[in-house]
Amino acid sequence: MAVPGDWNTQRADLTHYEGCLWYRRRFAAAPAPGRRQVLRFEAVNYRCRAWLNGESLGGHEGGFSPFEFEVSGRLRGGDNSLVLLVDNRRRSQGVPTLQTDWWNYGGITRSVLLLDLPATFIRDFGIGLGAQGGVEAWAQLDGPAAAGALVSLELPGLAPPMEAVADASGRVRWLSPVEPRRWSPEDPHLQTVVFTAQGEALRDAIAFRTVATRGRDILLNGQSVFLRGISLHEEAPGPVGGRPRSPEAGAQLLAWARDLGCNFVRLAHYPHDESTVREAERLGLLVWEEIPVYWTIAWEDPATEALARDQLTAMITRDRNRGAVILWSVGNETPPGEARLRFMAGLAGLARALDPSRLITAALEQHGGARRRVEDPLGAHLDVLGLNEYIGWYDGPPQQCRETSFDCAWDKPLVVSELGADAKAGRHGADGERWTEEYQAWVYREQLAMLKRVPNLRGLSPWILKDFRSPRRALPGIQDGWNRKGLLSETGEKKLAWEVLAAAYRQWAAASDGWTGA
Ligand code: GCB
Repeated sequence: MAVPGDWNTQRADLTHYEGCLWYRRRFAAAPAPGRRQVLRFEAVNYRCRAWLNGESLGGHEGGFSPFEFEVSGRLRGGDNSLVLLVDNRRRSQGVPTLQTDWWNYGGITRSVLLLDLPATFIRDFGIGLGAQGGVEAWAQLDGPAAAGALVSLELPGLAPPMEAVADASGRVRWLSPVEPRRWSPEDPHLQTVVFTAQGEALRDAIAFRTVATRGRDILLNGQSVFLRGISLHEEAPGPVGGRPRSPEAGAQLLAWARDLGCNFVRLAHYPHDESTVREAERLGLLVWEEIPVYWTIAWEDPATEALARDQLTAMITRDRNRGAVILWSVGNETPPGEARLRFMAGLAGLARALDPSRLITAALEQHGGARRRVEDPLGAHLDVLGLNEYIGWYDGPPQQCRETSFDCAWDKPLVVSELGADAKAGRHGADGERWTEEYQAWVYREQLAMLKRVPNLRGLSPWILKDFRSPRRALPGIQDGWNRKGLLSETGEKKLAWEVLAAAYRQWAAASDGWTGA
């Protein structure tokens, strides 16, 4: 079995398999005395238990978050045997739960790393623009020499190494008056930063920018920005689908988003691989990241809530230094109710506490009627209101857009996080014939004309870039196990709606306010 890779697309008899699979990997190691080793899994769907040389390392639940086991002292010089029991059965108390509209790809879907570290090392760091200007940074050391350790931070070309001493908890802080060149979609400049501790250097490339809201505006580096986006699932282009087995497969999706004229991507409905977020940053794409709190989950179960909080924490911990990420989404289409509001407001509060520098959102729902009001009480806890609406597909005919208006209970920016319609690439007919490219293009034309009238609209991420596999989508000859709302087929053929959206994005990108409808 190739790792990284899901099992469903590697063996025909595992296409629909939901259950357990054993993995074993023998490998050679040469751990040096005094060093520490950590096994890091970027993602295993959905649950797993691990053993090294017959000794239990522990387990993990949650299919899209990284986790680690320290293996110092357990890793042998010479041959080692790593065993994993992976279980992708859906659970009613899980996150996500039993129902999703995507393929439940099982297995070790992302990279596995064996990290070799000094006894005292930099476990984590944060760096960004300070609220009062300049650069603020911190690093957290781990190990016996953490307290009192000397750590330096350098911003090559901008600031020479700045030394600081760790406090009793191994924490180091810096505040520097330097003003790095700002990252933006138009100028995706990345600044190298180098942290050095115990003679080992940790490098990263940072997108320095500010993001905030003011009334109905989203401000990037103090300027109002309109999010010309698209939603995407993490699925490899091609006739088979599957989780991307290389960063290049993920990068292809983003290259398409750029071709479409996007400055923004919604990475739905779970954190994507870190390489995708980094590639988005390199390309100048703003990012919405989300945890798989999807539809109805077990709102009343404390273990489910702990799991959701764990996934949110893991996402923010992994990507808090990725400046391209401007929005943390705490969930998708969660139906209003008391227990859900407590759960979701708790997640929004946790995201804010972990990362006060970013905007919090969620994809809300709103159905029916000509005058629509976004008033889900969760909106009070969000900085940006996300809204999924399917006028023209699930929710009335496309021409209903002409008489529909939206307003919101709060004076906040609104991002229409989904809209769309299914079309099978190559299927043609009149505008009124469902499942055809013409129908989908018609929905996009009507939707765009309607959305121009929404005064607080500050972005959209239609559903979806590419057709994706979903076992719920069974219509023979049309869906055949694929959700057909892609602007592209699974192999990248453009449907007519692609050009409708691309033309609008070209026009808006040229408008002085980034949005001719404002
Ligand atoms: C939605 C969901 C998305 C589905 C989509 C659809 O509202 O958020 O996950 O795939 O609709 O195609 O029905």
